[in-house]
Amino acid sequence: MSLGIYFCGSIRGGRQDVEIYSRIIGSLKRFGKVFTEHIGNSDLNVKGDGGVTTEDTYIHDRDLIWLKQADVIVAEVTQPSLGVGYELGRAVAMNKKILCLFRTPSKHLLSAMIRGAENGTSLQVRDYSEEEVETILQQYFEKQLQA
Ligand code: 6IA
Repeated sequence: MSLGIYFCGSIRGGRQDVEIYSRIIGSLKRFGKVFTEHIGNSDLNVKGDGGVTTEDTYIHDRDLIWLKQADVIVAEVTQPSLGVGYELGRAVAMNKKILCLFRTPSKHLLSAMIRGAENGTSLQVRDYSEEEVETILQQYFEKQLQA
């Protein structure tokens, strides 16, 4: 069975972590179809969707369709982003399986509304260092594929 995976990462919240998003997306593709590959694209900047102006309503509605279709949500939450927080709240309301990845060390402190939502099953928050990310994803998806 191939999983549908929705990856969340900051866009207008700041593109500082685009390289790690790209690396995570590369790993996620081994476990299923990633609906949101564009988030790892360094051409996607805070002004445009890869240079093409796209209406915000269109982006919102399209992303929610993908979120509903997804089996698993993986969010890189180190760089604070209103959009990622919103997506996570919507995904919790849909009872989705969610893995939040927070990179350490970081100058940021993860919001209590994300860390405090951790329940060890459907929503997991993992602090990680860059070297560990592939192993964490491998272990997480092995469990999901067994379930
Ligand atoms: O508030 P943020 O922009 O940081 O929110 C980022 C999150 O919202 C990501 O996880 C995306 O799934 C979603 N999102 C926000 N903007 C876009 C977008 N184009 N395309 C796809 N998903 C998006 C933005 C282009 C715009 C800057 C003109």
